[in-house]
Amino acid sequence: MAKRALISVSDKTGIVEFATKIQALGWEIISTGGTKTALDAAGIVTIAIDEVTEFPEMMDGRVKTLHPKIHGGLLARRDLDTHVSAMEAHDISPIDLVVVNLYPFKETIMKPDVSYADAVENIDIGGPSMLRSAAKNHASVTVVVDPLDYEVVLSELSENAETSYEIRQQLAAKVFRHTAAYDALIAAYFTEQVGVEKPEKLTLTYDLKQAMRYGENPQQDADFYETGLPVAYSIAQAKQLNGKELSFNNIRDADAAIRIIRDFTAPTVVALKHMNPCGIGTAEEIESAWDYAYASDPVSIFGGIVVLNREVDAATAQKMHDIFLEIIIAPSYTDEALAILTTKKKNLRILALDFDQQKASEREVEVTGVVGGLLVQNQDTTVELRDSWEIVTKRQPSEQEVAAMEFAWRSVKYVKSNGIIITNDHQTLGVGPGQTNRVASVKIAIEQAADRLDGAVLASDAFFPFSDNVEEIAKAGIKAIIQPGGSVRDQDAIDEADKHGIAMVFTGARHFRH
Ligand code: 93A
Repeated sequence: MAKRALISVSDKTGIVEFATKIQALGWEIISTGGTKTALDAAGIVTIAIDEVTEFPEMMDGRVKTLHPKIHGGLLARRDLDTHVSAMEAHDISPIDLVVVNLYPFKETIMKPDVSYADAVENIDIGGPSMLRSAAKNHASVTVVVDPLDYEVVLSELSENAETSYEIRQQLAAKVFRHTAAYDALIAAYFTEQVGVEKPEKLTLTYDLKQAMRYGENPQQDADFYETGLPVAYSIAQAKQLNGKELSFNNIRDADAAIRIIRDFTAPTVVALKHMNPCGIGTAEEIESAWDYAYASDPVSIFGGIVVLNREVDAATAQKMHDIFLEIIIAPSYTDEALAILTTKKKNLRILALDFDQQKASEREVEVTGVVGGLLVQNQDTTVELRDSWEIVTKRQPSEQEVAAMEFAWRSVKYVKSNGIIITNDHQTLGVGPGQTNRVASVKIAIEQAADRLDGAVLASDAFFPFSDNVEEIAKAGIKAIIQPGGSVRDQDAIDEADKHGIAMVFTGARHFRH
């Protein structure tokens, strides 16, 4: 008796070619409504599913393959007499090859105006059931969920008339990955719709975006996976216009850089090194913003990542071209700018990413790995503005100092803790990142800002536990400080500031970044 295949696919890519070839190899083909129409149109002989089930497809296709004649044919063990006699008793024929791909749930929920009813209707039930039945019985059944696998199956069938156990096992594993991810996406969508705050199971799904040559170091293996859920904007969506493939460290740095820039609406340039900003500049137009960001720290920017939130023009491109950069990210580039940037720089990674998309929603999660687990939180998207500040010192800050503190407060959020930043109202002057004690961070920032401290202000990502920080700041001649407050020794810091005529603001919110 001819062997039977069941074909039921939403994505019909390559299916006619595949079916033509297995038919030529002597297979009988059973198929469902739309698939059958497509195959019939190509002149392939098919058996309608309802001929096998002796039940019509019904309820708008919700019930078409959910039947013992199908699942018995998929699940029956060919090596067990009891299973074989059950097939005979119930007139069930074995199905040895299943080609199924699922209703496009992901594509449906990605549509901006998708309705809940439409999403629900695109949950495939019969498809995953067949895939899972066939995958469970991979000892005898070949199951194909991915059109990319048609070729390997065809070549095995044409060479040996059957597939090898190894390939059936590989294909079954792929099926379970697919159905698990499919269900995880449905779960994530529903969880979001229902608004469950602390789900007892985390059902994230990620698709392989880039297989990498190595991880943080060459001895580490790594890959880049992209979330299956819609996000406002992410580094995974950036379009690469020039240069080598992004590395593991590139992707982390680029991600850090684009998080910083979304807090700035005026033309802004952020330069970043090893996850810390080394220069942020804001101006009325992008070329001056570049000048400020560059002048913040012309040494650290070497080999850095630069992100701009306006189209790159020729003049700005020329300035960037003059130094060695690793990555440039901007919403767009003029043709002239792109020509300048790519001249003799085939390795420079140039990315286009549209920052005009809506801001990151607070729901968007940030996942941190620990050995054996994941920590999940939403992103730190708040920026406390002047209206919510408390001035805690005798001296009030000047309007110019307030403007500088707003700039500093936006910027310090992204400095690794203990994080200190010194700025004026349009440019960072000194960055003190990641020290294990805050005074060390203060000293680093002051040393870097050096002779540019006139009118500068200092921001601290978390409160000062002792007055020693204020002492150092006073020695440098800085006259305004912005920090969260909240230490049991706040009064010591306030007294020290008053002693030196420093204005100090408490924001009430800390911004650790570890
Ligand atoms: O609506 S279902 O959940 N109920 C079923 O019984 C069923 N059987 C196959 N979806 C079902 N399918 C799916 O239909 C397949 O997974 C495939 O994606 C699609 C193919 O339908 P058609 O051949 O009519 O285009």
